[in-house]
Amino acid sequence: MKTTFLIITLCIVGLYLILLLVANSAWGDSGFQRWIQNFRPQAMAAGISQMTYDHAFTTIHVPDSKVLEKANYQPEFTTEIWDYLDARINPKRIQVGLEKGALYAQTLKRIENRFGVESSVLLAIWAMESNYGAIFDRPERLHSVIGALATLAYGDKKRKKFAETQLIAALKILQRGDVSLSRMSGSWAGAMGHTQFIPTSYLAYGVDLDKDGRSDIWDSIPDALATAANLLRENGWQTGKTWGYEVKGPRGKENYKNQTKTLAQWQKLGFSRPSGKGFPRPGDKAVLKVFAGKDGPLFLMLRNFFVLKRYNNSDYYALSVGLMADRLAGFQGLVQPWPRPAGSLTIEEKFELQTHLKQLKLYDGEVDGNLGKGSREAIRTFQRQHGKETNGLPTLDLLNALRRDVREIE
Ligand SMILES: [Ca+2]
Repeated sequence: MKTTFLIITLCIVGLYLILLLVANSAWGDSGFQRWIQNFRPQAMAAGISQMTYDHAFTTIHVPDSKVLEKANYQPEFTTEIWDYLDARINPKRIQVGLEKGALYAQTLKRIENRFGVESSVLLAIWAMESNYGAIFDRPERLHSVIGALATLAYGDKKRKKFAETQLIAALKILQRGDVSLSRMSGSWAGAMGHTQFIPTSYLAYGVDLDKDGRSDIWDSIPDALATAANLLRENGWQTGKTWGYEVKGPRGKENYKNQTKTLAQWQKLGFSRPSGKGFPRPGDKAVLKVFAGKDGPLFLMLRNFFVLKRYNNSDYYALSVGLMADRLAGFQGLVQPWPRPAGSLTIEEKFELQTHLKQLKLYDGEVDGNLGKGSREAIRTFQRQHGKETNGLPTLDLLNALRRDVREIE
């Protein structure tokens, strides 16, 4: 009798615990739930229907903890310009870019004719933003845009206003039927599709190039690339002109950093192209950019460099797009090398390093030359195993140690 009673009691307790778990996952975080209800009037006032609003939040019950984690991520290492560029412009990416260029040649020509933005620039942006769409192969890294923006509006004080504005825009996109709720995924900050548009930019610049009635930057390459071209054109892209020139300069050249002069004035001061070619439009204004001191390459940046910054407000980003576009258009890379510290790795060596970490089963990420969090963590594990200082730094010494270990297992 006693045993039966005990079993029944245990069953009841178990059932209760299961119910509690189900309830928690179904109704989620009560503060967040309240936030969703409290935001409703603001959405209604912006023209969002009850139906759209309810539909948008059907599956969203708890804040997206990964979004908050990424929003608060503080990089442990400051990224040097050459590391930044290596991760984005490397033989693999250039090769894929040329293949995509051939595959979409007709589309790119059409876009170039209509918007006046060169194919190579659009391919470079596509590479920078989504690695030609490869980010969609890792759905676990993507977020529901509604979920991500609601999470930021609810839990990130710094980004509250941004997130609320973007959330309203995202709801408008959903209401318009441009994309299904399940397909509306993006980055932790709400950047969407092949060319990573945040919702307000999508509403402002979205283009339906393939004429199926909606601007589909998620599944239509023509739409995604045309939308990027439209953003550049609307922000003043100058067709047929470069973004900037690599230059060499006179003694004390770095002191002119960030100054604006005409190319003719720069020439007079002793700045010239390494090839010895002149500047085709000497009257154009240019800004001197110095990324790595007097020993690194210098650049005179023209209007189009600053138009690229409208896509992403970063000098590194715009330089990266510019250099990548040049490579895809068949031009050579930089003449002056970056002043990399002794013992640091070239891009080929970075690929090799990741390959070895993978062979030793310390790394399961992509082999892409981009030594991010995963690679650094793997390096640390390796260092720990070998009783070395665990600083996570990718050096030539470390690569040599990895080479030795790999040879042993082979
Ligand atoms: Ca379309």
